[in-house]
Amino acid sequence: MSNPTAQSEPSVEDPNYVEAVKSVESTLSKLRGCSDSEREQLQKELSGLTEMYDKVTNGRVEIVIFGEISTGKSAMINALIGRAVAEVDIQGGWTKEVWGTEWDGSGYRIPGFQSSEIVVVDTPGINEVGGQDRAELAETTARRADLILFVTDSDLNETEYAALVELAAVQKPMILVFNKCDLYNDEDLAKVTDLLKGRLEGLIPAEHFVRTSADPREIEYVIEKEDGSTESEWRKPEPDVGELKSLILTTLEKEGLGLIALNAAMYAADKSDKIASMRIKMRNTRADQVIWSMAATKAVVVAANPLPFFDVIGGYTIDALMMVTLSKVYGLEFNMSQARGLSKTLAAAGGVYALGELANYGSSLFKGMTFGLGTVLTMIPQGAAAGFTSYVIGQAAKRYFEQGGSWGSDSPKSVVQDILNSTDRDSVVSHLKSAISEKLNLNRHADDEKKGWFGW
Ligand SMILES: Nc1nc2c(ncn2[C@@H]2O[C@H](COP(=O)(O)OP(=O)(O)OP(=O)(O)O)[C@@H](O)[C@H]2O)c(=O)[nH]1
Ligand SMILES: [Mg+2]
Repeated sequence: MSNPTAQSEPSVEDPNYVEAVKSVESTLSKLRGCSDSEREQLQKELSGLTEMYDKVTNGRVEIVIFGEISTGKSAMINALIGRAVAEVDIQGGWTKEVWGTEWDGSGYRIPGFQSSEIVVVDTPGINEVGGQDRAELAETTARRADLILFVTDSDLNETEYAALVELAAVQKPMILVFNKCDLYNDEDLAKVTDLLKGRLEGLIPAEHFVRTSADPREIEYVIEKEDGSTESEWRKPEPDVGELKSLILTTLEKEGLGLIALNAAMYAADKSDKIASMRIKMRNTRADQVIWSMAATKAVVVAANPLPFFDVIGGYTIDALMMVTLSKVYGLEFNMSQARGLSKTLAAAGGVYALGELANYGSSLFKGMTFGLGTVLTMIPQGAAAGFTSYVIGQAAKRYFEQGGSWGSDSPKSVVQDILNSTDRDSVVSHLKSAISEKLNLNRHADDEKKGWFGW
């Protein structure tokens, strides 16, 4: 991972800019604080943020070109830059992936930077990638963009209009470019212009509409010779992108620094939320796995050893191990004696409820609970009740660890009560019963099981 502090600090004093750089830095350091496995999952966020840091500190402005296939997006890059850097082809779907090139002769420099660069980003045609993929590509590419050029060569079709709306929602400055104007006669040109201006209403300001001919078709020039005779010659006119070029440069002149600052701050905020919620989700999933497997272990162990002393002694040990493992999931390091303390607190807080549950299970169970040849089995309900207790105190401990090892304004008792209220007891218990019967190899009596156990 690159270290932002190792790079040269930007010299720009603008408070919004300084704030934006700080927000990218702090999101990056949040990522560094994640565990190795969390960081692995957040690879994409990490590389995106590192790139964004690089972009904002180097004053790099990104102009992204969108549009249908064959509208002249790649030709537009060549025309703007003044060199053939992009591959242009009559065959639609030529550009297959997003790529960028530096616009070195633009003459633009963000005020306050000793040097800055403009990168023009080419994208595949929006109808080249379908549905969800298109929306995703547009979204991720547009999020990084400082300025968007939307290129069309006629009135917009439905796909183009939908993409234009999606892009406008990203809230970046956008220019609608009507390209291939050389192919239209004056009347049609005026007609399509009116149609397009109508389409952009409410999405893009009217002055953000320009007409271009990025790669005009050859035309016949008639050359008059000295002797009065004429000769015709087919030549390609120069590209006509002057109006677009000056609109880009004035937009950047006016808003360049603000754009990259706003962009970086928005990007960092988005990633920061994403990191926080992914982290919570990942920890939550891992914690639930720990709770389930420990609760099932306890259920099986108690079912296999239905002696009162084991229930208490062995049970506490399993619960304490669960607490130690859970504390690690949340980046806290509980030792066994702290863990035992927490298990006891929670068992005591939940005692009334847990015992009540056990009594309920027991009494209803004894009524109809037969197994195989009519033997009354107490091991299953005892095991399931013990596992259920572990499940509940595990969930309570999860809340405690989620808050960095604190009950906050709650008490252990109210948390346990809350968990009991919100837990689907039947489903937890039936899970635990399945674990017991699987581990103790009781599946051959599955039919009896259904009749007796599920009728609680
Ligand atoms: N007449 C005319 N043809 C143009 C103009 N701009 C581009 N073209 C032609 O349109 C065709 C497609 O141009 P590209 O630049 O490859 O179009 P693209 O949008 O990048 O296409 P994909 O990469 O396939 O999505 C090529 O044959 C270009 O020569 C223009 O202003 N006028
Ligand atoms: Mg292309």
